[in-house]
Amino acid sequence: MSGLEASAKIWHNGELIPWDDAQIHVCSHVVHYASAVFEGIRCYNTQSGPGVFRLDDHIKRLCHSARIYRMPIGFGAEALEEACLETIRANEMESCYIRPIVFRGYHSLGVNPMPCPVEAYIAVWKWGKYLGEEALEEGVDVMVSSWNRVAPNTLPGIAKAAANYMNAQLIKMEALQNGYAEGIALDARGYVSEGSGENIFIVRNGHLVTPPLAASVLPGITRETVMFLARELGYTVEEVDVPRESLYIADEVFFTGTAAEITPIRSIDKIPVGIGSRGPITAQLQEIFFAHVEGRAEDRQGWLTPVYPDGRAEVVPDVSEASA
Ligand code: PPE
Repeated sequence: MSGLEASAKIWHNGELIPWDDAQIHVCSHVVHYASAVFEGIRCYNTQSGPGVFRLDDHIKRLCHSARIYRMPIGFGAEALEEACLETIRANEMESCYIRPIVFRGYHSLGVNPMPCPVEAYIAVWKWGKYLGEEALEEGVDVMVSSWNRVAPNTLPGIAKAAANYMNAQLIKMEALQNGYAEGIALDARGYVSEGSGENIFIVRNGHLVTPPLAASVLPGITRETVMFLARELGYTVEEVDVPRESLYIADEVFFTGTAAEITPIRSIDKIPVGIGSRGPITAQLQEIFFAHVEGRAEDRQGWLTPVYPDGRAEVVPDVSEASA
């Protein structure tokens, strides 16, 4: 049985196709050489209907990832944004996870990807709490990974590329095998980088710190959202190198990510973080974050894109005769 809950339709190069038809050949370039870039976006069931959080920023990052890997997508940012909304509507989702993926398809094998066609797909599905049902309130137990994040000038960290997730899988498997929910990877220099699928924040004396982009982190959109909201609340936030040992003396530590949202970390390498449960600043940031993604706070930044901008066309009145 699949662990993935199928939806009805998947978008492929401009067309909606049945979920089960979204198949590729085993000799597609991506299968052999991981030639794919992708995004992870959430659609929330807001008071005014389903809304996608920071859709334009996610699509911009997708386009940047594709550009770094010289993949012409064939669709502009606006068309891809509309395609995400169209896929949500076609699947009648109220809230869901959205996964646009762009890859080198079937033509020839050998490292050179250039002759292979670039395929774009968008799938949507229901995705619950990333690090377990209780994680958001209780916090998670994590370890510092023995695996480092990819070094500069190896795989570009700013691109959200499938290949990066082989490294992420090593971090994740090691953590799970050792009884932890997640691993924190250090960068090639030995400074704190990020989790296998999350950015990380450290709180000490009411001050927030997160590793800089140069520490091999993905430029997380939740990371940026949290920095913005924390500053608005009056906290100072710095992007600076974090030595490993500052994890053990932090008051609070939490992960951020589209899937993980804001997940508190309650212990690292079996050392309790602060009081050993979710800290007050983490709780405060969760509250304001969820108010924004769920549309309960005023959307001053234009972060939510409505899936049905003109309301839902439940009954489309036929006005053609009346106006004739
Ligand atoms: N770092 C990594 C390595 C990462 O994969 C993510 C997102 C982040 C940071 C946070 O970025 P953002 O979502 O823009 O705030 N990971 C995505 C995929 C997770 C997966 O298991 O697949 C996600 O959260 O959607």
